[in-house]
Amino acid sequence: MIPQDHPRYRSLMVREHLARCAAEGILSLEGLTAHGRGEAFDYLIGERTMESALLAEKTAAALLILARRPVISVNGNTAALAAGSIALLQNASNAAVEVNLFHRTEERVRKITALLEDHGVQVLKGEAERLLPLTHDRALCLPGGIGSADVVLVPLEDGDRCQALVNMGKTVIAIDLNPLSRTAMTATLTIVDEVTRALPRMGRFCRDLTKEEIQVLATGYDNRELLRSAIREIRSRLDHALD
Ligand code: PTJ
Repeated sequence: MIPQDHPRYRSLMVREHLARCAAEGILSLEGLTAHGRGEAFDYLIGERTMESALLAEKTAAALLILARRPVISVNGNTAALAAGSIALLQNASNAAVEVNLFHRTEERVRKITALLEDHGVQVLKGEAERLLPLTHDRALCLPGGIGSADVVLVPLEDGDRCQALVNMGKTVIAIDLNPLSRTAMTATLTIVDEVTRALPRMGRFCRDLTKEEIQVLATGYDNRELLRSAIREIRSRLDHALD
């Protein structure tokens, strides 16, 4: 039992939830270690949305709205942490949702699909094909989903698929708490924020941005500069941590 007055209550509750999801076969065991890495970066960030991330989230919403075939790619961690927020973002952006896993088994795909559907997400289904030039199973995707998407949102990605998608000419939006990860560096647009903070806000921006704002945001961003700003914000927080 985690006492509600524990200073790390939320974090401990999330860990307990993820451990349960791992026991149920939704999260991979490796997903637990990936979460730990994310927590460490979030500690440095201050567990809040930085200014640079807010701008990236607005820009991501603009790119999703302007996309012809937007797809949200969902793995075990994202489904376990944010199934409800994916439903909201899907509603607001009209994006398709596809389950794409690094540690892929058909049983996990089924379980994650069921969890998403329980939260109101419409999940693409079909015969996955090896459409990306990768030797692992993230290469497996749906021709009518990630295969033909122009914009792909990839929360908690591993870097080589991100690079492969960019090489195919797709706009890739990553959500990653580590601004130095290969994914962060290779994505077209990177949101350095925690997935449960980023997704709901993106949904709201999809609803609230004006046509003019969407045009300005979608044409005027520079991912390297956004990453530099994120690193500057983290550094400045650390500089004052013991003041
Ligand atoms: O469900 P599967 O089989 O597809 O596997 C998913 C994982 C996450 C295990 C797989 O994609 C993986 O190994 O990812 P990596 O290479 O560990 O990268 C995950 C990145 O996400 C790391 O840079 C973490 O810092 C970051 N991260 C972890 N938790 C969060 C996060 N970013 C945003 N929000 C989080 N909650």
